[in-house]
Amino acid sequence: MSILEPASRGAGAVADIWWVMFWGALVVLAIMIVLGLYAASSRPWHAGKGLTAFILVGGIAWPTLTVLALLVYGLWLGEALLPRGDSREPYRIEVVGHQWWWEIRYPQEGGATLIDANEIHVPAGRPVDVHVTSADVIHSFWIPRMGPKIDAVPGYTNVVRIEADEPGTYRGQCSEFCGLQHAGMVLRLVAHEGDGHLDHLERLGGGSAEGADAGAGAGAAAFAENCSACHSLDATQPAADPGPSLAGLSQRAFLGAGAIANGPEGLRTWLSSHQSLKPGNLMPTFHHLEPETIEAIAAFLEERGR
Ligand code: HEC
Ligand SMILES: [Cu+2]
Repeated sequence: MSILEPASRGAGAVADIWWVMFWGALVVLAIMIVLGLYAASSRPWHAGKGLTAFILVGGIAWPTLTVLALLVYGLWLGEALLPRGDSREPYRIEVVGHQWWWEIRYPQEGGATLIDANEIHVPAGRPVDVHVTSADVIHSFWIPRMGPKIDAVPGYTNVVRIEADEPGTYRGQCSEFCGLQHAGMVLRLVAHEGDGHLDHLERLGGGSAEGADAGAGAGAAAFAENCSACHSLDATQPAADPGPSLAGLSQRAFLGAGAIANGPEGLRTWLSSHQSLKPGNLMPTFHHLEPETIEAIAAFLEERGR
């Protein structure tokens, strides 16, 4: 997640300003140390013309110029981060911050929206406009190697443009303190070669028709009774209560926004002990359910959450 390893133009600009600040601060520090040593080792100065000039130049003119130069440079770089004069058609996604996970929405042609969680699939080498908002408190969307962070504010939508230079996987993190599990609010961006991201969307949408009709069996019934108020299995439909959509669950690399690696074991561990994995998260415990019921739900999810 290092900003010093930029993988996009925007992150490159952020890294540039970081290095300018770093070397600038180092030079100022060196000057201050030399001055400090000089002051300590020489006879006390007598007030005079030389001293006044020194204070005027070193204490007022020099800092004003330095800060002014940094301001102009910062404004110029900030301007360069805005998607002006880029005639390429951006890919559009929507991200909604929740305590403590990310809802990812892909608007489709024809008005439908596919809903996913904690993992973003986009094309590499193409600008992506991320429309960011929040369902509860203020969060901040940040994938350090992709570019600047942007706040997720309830009732307001901010847009940040990102672009992955190369296909790959990039980690992100909520970067505005949002409560107990703020640090446990991780997200993952997968930049695909060519149209690879469409395969993901197709599976997400395709599995939904099946997921929507809950099917028969003990797992389906137990899911409907205990889980479906908060979790949808249909990527086109949100659940009534805010919980991450479980459509396309098996395609995710981790569960609980980075809490545990996904897989047969991870899923069962999440279901039985998510409050010790991610203390305080907003999913209730299900200790009152029999282990067989949990197992039936897990098996059902593995089959339906494709
Ligand atoms: C009151 C709402 C609520 C209920 C009921 C509920 N959950 Fe959750 N669930 C959540 C929330 C909120 C999260 C996100 C936790 C986090 O990451 O902070 C979550 C996360 C999950 C995840 C991880 C998804 C991911 O991709 O990170 C799974 C799997 C899951 N729940 C399964 C279930 C199952 C199975 C049941 C029924 C036995 C259930 N949940 C009942 C609210 C609920
Ligand atoms: Cu946060």
